[in-house]
Amino acid sequence: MIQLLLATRNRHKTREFAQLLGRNFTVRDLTSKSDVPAIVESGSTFAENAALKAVTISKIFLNEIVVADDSGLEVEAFGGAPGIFSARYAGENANDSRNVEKLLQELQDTRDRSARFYCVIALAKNGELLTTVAGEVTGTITKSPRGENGFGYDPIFVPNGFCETFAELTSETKNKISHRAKAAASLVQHFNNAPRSGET
Ligand code: ITT
Repeated sequence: MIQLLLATRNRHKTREFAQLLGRNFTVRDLTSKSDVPAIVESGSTFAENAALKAVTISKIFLNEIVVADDSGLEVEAFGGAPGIFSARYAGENANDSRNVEKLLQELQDTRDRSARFYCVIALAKNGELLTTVAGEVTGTITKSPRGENGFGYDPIFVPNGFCETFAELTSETKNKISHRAKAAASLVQHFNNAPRSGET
């Protein structure tokens, strides 16, 4: 059993990771660790921010294998925005529904509604970055939100090859095709290839 500490306070991510990584892993996150300061995501790419989160948390929780996910939605018509700013697109008091509302308002009736979700997962231990892996899923943005499952921009994202939004699809289906699923598969591959010395 491999124990991972997820450098996140986003419970939706934690739930997806638990499902994606399966029985050989146990995952905990930072939601119960109120004394850990919020990390300022000062990087300019998903990879930089994922590494920043993983390395910072791994310096606090020594000997833990720390995993950080930095992810977001890139809309073609916006030149890739909101991108790394996805979580706070509607401002500092943003929440999922405000972010979705703002994105739909700005996109209006734009014909090119293509977009992708992108995810970088960084792995760190004792302040050292061990690896980063990434995944993406391409799709289109709907004209209005549909569905109750998932989180974030799921109600307005239809993955290519489907008619339903991620929020209408089951978590099992999302977890087969999502950006996070692809990155998590590479992470599992990393552990399968790593020597069993505990250094991961
Ligand atoms: P942590 O930094 O604590 O992990 P966060 O939610 O702030 O939590 P990010 O900075 O990586 O995480 O921002 C990710 C945002 O991108 C997330 O809040 C959603 O708005 C969006 N997002 C990422 N993955 C998504 C998914 O699978 N479905 C829908 N929206 C997603």
